[in-house]
Amino acid sequence: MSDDQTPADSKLTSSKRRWAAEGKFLTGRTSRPEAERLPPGQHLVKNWPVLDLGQQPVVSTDSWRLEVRGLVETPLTLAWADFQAIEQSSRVSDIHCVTTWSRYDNKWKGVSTRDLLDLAMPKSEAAFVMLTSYDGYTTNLPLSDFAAEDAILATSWEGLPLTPDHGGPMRLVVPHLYFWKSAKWLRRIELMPEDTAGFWEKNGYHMYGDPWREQRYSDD
Ligand SMILES: Nc1nc2c(c(=O)[nH]1)N[C@H]1C(S)=C(S)[C@@H](COP(=O)(O)O)O[C@H]1N2
Ligand SMILES: [Mo]
Repeated sequence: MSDDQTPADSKLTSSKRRWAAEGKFLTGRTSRPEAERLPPGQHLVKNWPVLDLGQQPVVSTDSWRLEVRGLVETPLTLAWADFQAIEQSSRVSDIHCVTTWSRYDNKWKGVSTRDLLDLAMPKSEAAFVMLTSYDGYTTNLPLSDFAAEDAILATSWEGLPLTPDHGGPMRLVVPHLYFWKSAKWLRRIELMPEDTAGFWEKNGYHMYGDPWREQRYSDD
């Protein structure tokens, strides 16, 4: 290549130069990160749909307890005041539901799963977690995903107490997995040596549930 001269101006190149100067077709978005932000097969919603088994338990903060059991040095049974006394954290994350809706930029407050695990102290054999909720719902995930940096045991959404329909007084949020892993009305966290299927995982859904790999359904 020796010829690096400016090409002869044509109608098209002058138009293209003008578009560049004007920023024509720019959306204000940066295309690659945006494309990676919405997982395949998902569409954005602005509202926040409610999805559950249809039995929303009424859990008052007076009767609420959170149990941490299984492969931990210190089994915990926390009342609401105990839970509030743990360091409170904030997270902002996107929701990806397997039914194809996603919702961006949800602001959560509560206890980071890491801070809770620091109190319970997982044993070295602990590798998976089973979550059990007040409606009888169960779901499983690896301990390392439960302990992810952006995972939070949320008591607040957008600055307000988490409403009962969305799992109040407390739900898990693990934003890098499909939202069925984010147990509402969470009651018990059990650390296990092996992976065991929860409710949807026994009913055709994926054991792991990575939205970017579209792990919606189990392989068999
Ligand atoms: N306890 C409990 N947690 C649950 C469920 C449920 O039925 N019971 N449904 C799951 C599913 S399938 C989804 S998509 C999300 C929905 O949460 P939302 O109703 O706050 O959108 O909760 C998850 N956590
Ligand atoms: Mo879901």
